[in-house]
Amino acid sequence: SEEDIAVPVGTTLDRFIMRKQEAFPYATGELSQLIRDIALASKIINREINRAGLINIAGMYGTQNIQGEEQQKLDVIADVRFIRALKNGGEVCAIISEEQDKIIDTGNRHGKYVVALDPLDGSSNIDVNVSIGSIFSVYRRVTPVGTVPNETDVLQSGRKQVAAGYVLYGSSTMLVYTTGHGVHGFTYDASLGEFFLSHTEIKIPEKGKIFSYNEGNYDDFSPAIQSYITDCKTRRYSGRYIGSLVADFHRNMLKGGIYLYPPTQKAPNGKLRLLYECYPLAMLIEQAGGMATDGKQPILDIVPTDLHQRTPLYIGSADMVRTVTQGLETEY
Ligand code: AHM
Ligand code: MG
Repeated sequence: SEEDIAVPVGTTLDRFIMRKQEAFPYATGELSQLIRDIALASKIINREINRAGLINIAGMYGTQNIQGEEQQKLDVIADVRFIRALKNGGEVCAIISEEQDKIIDTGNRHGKYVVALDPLDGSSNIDVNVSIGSIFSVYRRVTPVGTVPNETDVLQSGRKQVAAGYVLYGSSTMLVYTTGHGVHGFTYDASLGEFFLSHTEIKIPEKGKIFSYNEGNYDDFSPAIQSYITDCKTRRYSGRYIGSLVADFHRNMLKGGIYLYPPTQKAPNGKLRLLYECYPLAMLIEQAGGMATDGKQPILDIVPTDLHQRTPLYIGSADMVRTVTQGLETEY
């Protein structure tokens, strides 16, 4: 099985994917190719992000590009790049993106997969040089190969994900993903243009000491959440909130902790999106030994009804998420 194949730290992403595929002699390699397409898109986006700060300096890039078009915002650029990479790759028949209302038909009628995408999350952090991320989730299509894809292809349960991951554009750029056999982390070397395996079999500590939420929303939280937070403070846990989901999630997964986005007055169903923010991170955290719930049920068990639906999110170390959930149960 995939787990039996040990791959050493320092292996390139391409080689890693190849080695893992050897464990499945009957796999056609389409999913592997899809992961490579996503890696390619993320390298391009990484490049755009790294020069974003220069775009506004007169004489360096100008506000118009060579075609005389206005420079687009980074989240739009990321959206275009991802969709282009997935179209060209050929494995994906449809995409749902945070940046677009409707399902995107790639025209690849024979693509077996669909992808849900947040091309660049944490947009409020872009202009201030703080970490941002891309999040993705992959499903097998349900409509027959060769036909026109539709919403049923993307409105699938989180349990049906065949792969999920994110790219973190932080002090280093990292790609972290799972295909349901553990979580693997790769760090990007821009000088070589390669991702290298840096984190094998990531596991989140069962108990953590970090709690992450937007303090400004505290008065909107239910008593159970408020008392959980008070408990964290009594224990002198560290409060850490970047406001960039991928970065907050990544830190908590490596160090142990919990991220909370409860319902608020402004966002009564929570702020975060189920399909391309919560599902993929929930698959990753379960693979890493942690938990993700909406307070009532595991995130992955929520039945999706709308492409852009939102959900409350409690995600991280199993022990912490369990405590929050138990507190909430007494409220229902
Ligand atoms: P976005 O998709 O509009 O970028 O919003 C998602 C972001 C997450 O990255 C982050 O965790 C959260 O919104 C922060 O929200 P808030 O500013 O309300 O704390
Ligand atoms: Mg987002």
